[in-house]
Amino acid sequence: MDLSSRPLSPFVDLLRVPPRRVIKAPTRLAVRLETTTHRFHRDLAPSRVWGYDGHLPGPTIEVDRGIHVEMQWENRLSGTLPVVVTRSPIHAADGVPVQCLPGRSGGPVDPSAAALSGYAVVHLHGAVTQATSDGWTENLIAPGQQTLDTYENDQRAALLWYHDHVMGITRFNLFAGLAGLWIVRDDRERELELPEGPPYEVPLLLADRNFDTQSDGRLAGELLHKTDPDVMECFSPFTTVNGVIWPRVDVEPTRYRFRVLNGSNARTYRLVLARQGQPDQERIIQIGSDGGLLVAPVPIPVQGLVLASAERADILIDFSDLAVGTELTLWNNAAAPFNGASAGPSTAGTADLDGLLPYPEVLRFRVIDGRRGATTPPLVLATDFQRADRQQLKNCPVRAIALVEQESSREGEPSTLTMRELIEDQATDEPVITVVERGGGPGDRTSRWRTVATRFEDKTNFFPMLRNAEIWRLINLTGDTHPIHVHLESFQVLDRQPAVVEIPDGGITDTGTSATVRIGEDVDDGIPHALDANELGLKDTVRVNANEVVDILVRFETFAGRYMYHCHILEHEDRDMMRPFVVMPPELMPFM
Ligand SMILES: [Cu+2]
Repeated sequence: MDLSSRPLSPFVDLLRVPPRRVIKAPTRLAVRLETTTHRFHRDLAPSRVWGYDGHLPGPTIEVDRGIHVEMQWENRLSGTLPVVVTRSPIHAADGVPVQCLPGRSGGPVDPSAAALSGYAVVHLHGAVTQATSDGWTENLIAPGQQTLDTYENDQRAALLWYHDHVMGITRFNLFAGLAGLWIVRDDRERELELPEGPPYEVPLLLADRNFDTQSDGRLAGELLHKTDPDVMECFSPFTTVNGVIWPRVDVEPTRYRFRVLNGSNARTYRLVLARQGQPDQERIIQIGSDGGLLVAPVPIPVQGLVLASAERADILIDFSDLAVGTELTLWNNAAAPFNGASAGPSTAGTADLDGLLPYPEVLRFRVIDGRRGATTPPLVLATDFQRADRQQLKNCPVRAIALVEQESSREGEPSTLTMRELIEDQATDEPVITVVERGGGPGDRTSRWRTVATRFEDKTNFFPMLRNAEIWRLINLTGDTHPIHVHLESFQVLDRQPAVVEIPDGGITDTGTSATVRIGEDVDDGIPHALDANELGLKDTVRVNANEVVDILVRFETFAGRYMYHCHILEHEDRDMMRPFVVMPPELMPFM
């Protein structure tokens, strides 16, 4: 398989930036969901897409903290889903993994997906908003209908994003183009004199896409969502940035601020910046993550900047020492499916077919004439945030959730993934997950956890009390990384620990889960089970790698009501890695 020639030339199109809607006063804004055409690459025919206000990505909403915005989402989608949905074998007869290669590879078209007519739900990811405006996954807006959502924006400055969230088909609606950025700004950021708006602040929405092939084998413009009978995730060959495949960004020799979001369905990126074939990462510092500013700037991890679906990074890159004409390339070197395993940054730029990464290109920077020089970035960033002290959380309620993959009993059907809610039950004789924690003192602590919910429609169990901190423990029983997203408010990631997981034969049933999880025991799996410095701020999406237990500190301060938490691999979310929770004011608790 010759991968050296690309079906599309890299770095020929200039990066585009979505149109901005800058909001300075309380406003009602109408945004239409529309069927439109979009050109992903100079040499590709225009694609039919679904976009917000006819743009892909949608317009970037920029709003100051505390400014109330009402969004009138008008569904004007017409026609059926502008995506060909197929299921192809993961490997061709010669062993080549065709799932990640351009074009259809002969899989049958899914007639049910072809008939989808544009039911939509809009969710503002990362927004602290009332439950009725959070985009409940089952509250559909049909074409011709509209909804009015209110967003207070009374939260730390951060990069949020709005995107579709329809029960069961989020993966198709996002793939068709329904995503856009939303930036909240505040005084603290302005005190720091960080770049704001063009030209020195640039949003970068990364998303992998595939396209159908014509009868002569050439790429057509039509979007293609391709999965495998055994592998449910869609990993596409072409990385788009703001809707352009492998764009070039012309930068002046100064410091830029990039607001990076991984908006892919399933692919995790590990971004490595290289110059003349060598990693050149020291010029990057990270100042923020999902929930806004970090306490202090940090270098990105030596391995590269890892972003799973829905994770964001606020980074500064200093080009001030570079001669005009210098080129730097941003590569992805994360294998798919991603499990957290590391790879040296020197592998950047090489294809990895076994890792479903045929083309590692992301984008290229080219230094052009312009403003030269860069001010020193601030040493202190957020002043409103302190890391929690684990010792002081001893009396915090703990909820446990197991991430579980269950093989289908039907041939050719992908597995089902579920988030299994657990309650501690020392006495039960039902199946349990036995959790063994090293005591640090005499002996280990052993606890037994019974499964009380597996599917989205099962009984609601999580009723966190308003303003009450809780620890949610995410236990990964699968072999892959899951980016777990909690709606409503950001959380702190307390720790990420290695775990030895043993699942007996038949241990995973529709309603029960049997396993032993030994937390803190070293696993020889090539996965660095520790928190990176850039995960120590506020997050709303956290990676839970294979052989791992992640504890997060959750506290809902403002709004009560029904919300969701879920895996942000959209193919997992749709099937069926999502669960509700209800935030309750304490005064209502006696009546529940
Ligand atoms: Cu998942």
